[in-house]
Amino acid sequence: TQKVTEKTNPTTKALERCPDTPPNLVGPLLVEFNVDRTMEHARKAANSFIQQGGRYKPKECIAQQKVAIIIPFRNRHEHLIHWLYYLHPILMRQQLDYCVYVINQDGEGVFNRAKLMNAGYMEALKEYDYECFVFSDIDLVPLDDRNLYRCFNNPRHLAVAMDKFNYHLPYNTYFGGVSSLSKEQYLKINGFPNTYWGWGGEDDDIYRRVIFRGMSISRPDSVTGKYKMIKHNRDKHNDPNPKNPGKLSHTQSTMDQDGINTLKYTVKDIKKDLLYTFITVDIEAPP
Ligand code: UDH
Ligand code: NGS
Repeated sequence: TQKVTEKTNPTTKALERCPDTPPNLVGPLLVEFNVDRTMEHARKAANSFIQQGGRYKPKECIAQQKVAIIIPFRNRHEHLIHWLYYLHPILMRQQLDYCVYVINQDGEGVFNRAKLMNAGYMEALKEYDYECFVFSDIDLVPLDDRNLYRCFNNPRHLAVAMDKFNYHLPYNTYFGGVSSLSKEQYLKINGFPNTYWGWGGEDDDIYRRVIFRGMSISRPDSVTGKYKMIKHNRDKHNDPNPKNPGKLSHTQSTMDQDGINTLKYTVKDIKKDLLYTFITVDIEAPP
């Protein structure tokens, strides 16, 4: 028979909530895309604490927020490797309870970034009780880990100082690249528009939704909010759509009939890789 010791076991101590400022952040980061990188490098960088599907939560404390990271995607495997390589260690240091969802548009039809993000929101919520959603392009890596991938009192624009815009906003109402909305904020604007096919304007529409619902935009400062973009050519089936800019003058009247309440798509496949959950969706794209 075994003796039961009286010593308190540190692992059974009740966990406390993680602090507002994560203690292990390092600040500015070195980011380089001009190197051969494989998924194996990204797996090593993420260490052994990651769980299947790109899922993580801190073991030292209870995370402040449950965060779904949603990435609109098609045919950018090389970018995905760089993104995972850099982001997992950052998100871990930020002590988030998070999972990475790559929402892959099925087929060769016209791309639709905002509709994919809506589908990602729906699919993530089927898996876990997320309270915060971070929407990120696959080609953007933060240059400072103090740029927290969580939600704030207002919808947050994170990519405020991208290298391609000389570390400035291209214009004041720019809301592209990386943003975060709590579930409540997202529902308040009826999610994102489903009708912006091809390139351009969907981020401006989301900005207008936020303002029309009486919220403002939260942003990090331009040092914390620096980003490096992976250089790439224009993708196929995602040309600038000349119909998109004109739609912006109708956002206020159409937003209640074009959003999460009218979203239609079909899930074709769900694959759990170690570093990400890959969900292929048919979003009924025009040819
Ligand atoms: N995306 C894909 N696949 C595509 C199109 C878009 O995964 O075929 C996703 C991806 O997450 C990307 C995001 O949608 O980061 C935004 O699309 P984008 O990268 O095309 O937008 P961006 O404004 O580039 O960055 C537009 C073309 C710029 C050409 C520049 C030539 N030097
Ligand atoms: C605006 C687009 C946005 C886009 C931004 C930056 O003109 O969707 O440029 O584009 N708005 C419209 O087309 C209405 S970028 O310089 O990254 O190519 O995000």
